[in-house]
Amino acid sequence: MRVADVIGRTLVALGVTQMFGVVGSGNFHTTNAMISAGARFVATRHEAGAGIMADAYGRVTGEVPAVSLHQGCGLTNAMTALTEAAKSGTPLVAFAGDTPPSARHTSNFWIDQTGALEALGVPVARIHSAATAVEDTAAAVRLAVVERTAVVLNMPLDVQEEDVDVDRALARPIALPTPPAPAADGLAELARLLSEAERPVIVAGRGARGAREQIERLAEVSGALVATSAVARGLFAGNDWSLDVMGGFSSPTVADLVLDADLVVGFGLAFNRWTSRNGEFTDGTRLVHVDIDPAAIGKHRPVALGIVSDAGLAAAAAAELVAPRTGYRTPEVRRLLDSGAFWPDVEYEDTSTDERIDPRTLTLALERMIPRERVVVTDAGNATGYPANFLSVPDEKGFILPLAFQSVGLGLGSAVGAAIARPDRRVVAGIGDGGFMMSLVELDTAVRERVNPVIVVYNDSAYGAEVHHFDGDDMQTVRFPDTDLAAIARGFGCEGFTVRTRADLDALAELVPTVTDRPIVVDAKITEFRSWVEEHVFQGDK
Ligand SMILES: Cc1ncc(C[n+]2csc(CCOP(=O)(O)OP(=O)(O)O)c2C)c(N)n1
Ligand SMILES: [Mg+2]
Repeated sequence: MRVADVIGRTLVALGVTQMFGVVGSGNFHTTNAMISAGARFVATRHEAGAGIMADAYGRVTGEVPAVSLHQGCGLTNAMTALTEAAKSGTPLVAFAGDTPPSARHTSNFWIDQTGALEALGVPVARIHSAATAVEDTAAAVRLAVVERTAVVLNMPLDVQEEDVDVDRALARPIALPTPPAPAADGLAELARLLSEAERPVIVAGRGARGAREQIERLAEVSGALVATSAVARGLFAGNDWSLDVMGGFSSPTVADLVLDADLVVGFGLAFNRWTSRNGEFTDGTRLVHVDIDPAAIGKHRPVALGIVSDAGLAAAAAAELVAPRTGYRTPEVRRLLDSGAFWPDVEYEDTSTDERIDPRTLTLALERMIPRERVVVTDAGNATGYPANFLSVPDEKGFILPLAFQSVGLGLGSAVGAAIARPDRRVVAGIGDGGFMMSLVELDTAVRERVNPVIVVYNDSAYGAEVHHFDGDDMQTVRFPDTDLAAIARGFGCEGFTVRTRADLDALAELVPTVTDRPIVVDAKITEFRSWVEEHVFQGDK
């Protein structure tokens, strides 16, 4: 069997069964080998779309998807998405043709792929030889899973063509390390801190997925309020004592509660500048940090106590050591949480006109018209906070915030990837017109895949984030003429709908349930003002 085919078969044997990509000469055979072994292939229109669809698919399923890439330019087209996946900790394997050094002077496709990826912080694996093709492929999958990252598997074109003895082309299951259990002294100290704290908050990140029950139990006995990092939003959906997100997306009341905490215990998160709101939420508060990765502990903020452990194991064990107490779960906090603590209840002055809709009014209407079993997707920009703050999510697999690289333009592809991954849920993406224009080619993919995400474009005909950031300067580089995005969407075969008024929102609410086999693109002509998130979160950081 050809090495190219062995790689594909091995990936499928290891459970990699969903791929996204753009096929050329250097990834043709491996892609087809995967398809014949039972994998699903989605042909995207640009490698950027393939990369981010795979990232979204991985986020909402927990599976390891693949990205199929042509050598050189196919890979470079996917680089922003691969960097996002690597930074956000999404396990995926991108396999790419690789021009061998012997052809470096003759092939236009040649680049130093390994060097380029190393510069991005995307780990590289390689098919070294025909004899090691199976092990090399398995090593790539293992690296993605164990290190929780995107990995690029370089497949040199000359090695791909070699033959392998078919009997050797059998992948053995990947043995994963057992998650670390907490040491007794660290646990005892955590229990002591929780028993002494009057206002503890427990915050969980993506590393705490699967540990909801254990963390909720620990929070209950210790009287802690629970919150998530932005990317783990939904992990405690439905919990009566949940603060939703701790960080830049926190509502003013939630922010006050976090600021008043006297102990913050983090499970499987980074305590980065977003979760800590540039340090405001953490500096001066005692922090405990639980993570399976020793290098993650205290990386962004100094912590009083670090525990290397699986989140669920540590939470379950600590819950046994804490005597039940009221802590932060007081009647006063109960009243606060019940009386308009969260974004949808925060009062605002509706700026809607006869021509334009207030983005908050628009988003609150979406909250009512999209079924609760949904996946909410955002993009980067002035509008980020509207879907992130005003749309509820059913669980942690119902939210995608593709902002680890802070790139504009990853929302639409994420929405398509999520819709392919979760046909049982309605996907709703809230993105800017800038992000939409950067990525709209993937509407074609969504139409071919017959998926029905609701793509809501907060259309201010501008790079609004820049407009409001550089308020007062010459804005000709960041403003655009109004464009009929609904017409563009119809050209792709989508449903296109323009919203200007509240009456349009009523019509949209009637339309949404009737569209089952194609995306709806909502061109929402919004009123223009600096958003809360822009004002408070993205300080000086474009
Ligand atoms: C790939 C990339 N290019 C440029 C930027 C800088 N940038 C940040 S927000 C933004 C504007 C985005 O405009 P739009 O999608 O319309 O959202 P809005 O801010 O108008 O809500 C730009 C250009 C970026 N973050 N990423
Ligand atoms: Mg805009």
